[in-house]
Amino acid sequence: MEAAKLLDFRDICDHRGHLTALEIGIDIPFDIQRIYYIFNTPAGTERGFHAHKQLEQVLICLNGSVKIRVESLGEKSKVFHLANPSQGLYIGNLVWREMFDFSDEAVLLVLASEHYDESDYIRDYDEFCRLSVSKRDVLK
Ligand code: T46
Repeated sequence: MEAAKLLDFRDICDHRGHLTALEIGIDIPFDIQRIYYIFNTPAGTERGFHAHKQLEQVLICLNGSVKIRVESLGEKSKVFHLANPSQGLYIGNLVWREMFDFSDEAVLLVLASEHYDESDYIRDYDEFCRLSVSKRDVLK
């Protein structure tokens, strides 16, 4: 699995509207241990600015839109514009993420592979670079 990747979910649409169903192991590549959502974000807010040691997540913008910048070792940083509830952004471990340009009424749903654990966060960018290099060296 790539470090960060857009997932296209099935959008079941008829005259009554849209329905998207997510099945673990089919649409979501991990067992979901936690769900949280970010909303009522004031204009100009930026969030994130960290990576995770182990956590994997899928981010889905259920309403409005948001941009997510992701960066991982050896890859150019990429910006994903989430504006479609039938798409999710998978973010694996050791990926730096920054969230910005939240639109009015943006609701960002996050499906997470682990319970909340502050010790899994890497909030210092230099430490993120160091840990990414050591992981690459171990895998060589
Ligand atoms: C991520 C991005 C996409 C909890 O108590 N439980 C939780 O499950 C979470 C996610 C957060 N918190 C507490 C920890 C902080 O005191 O809520 C506060 C705000 O968390 P944070 O500043 O980490 O929020 P974001 O928006 O910068 O990052 C969040 C997630 O924490 C992070 O894992 O990848 O959304």
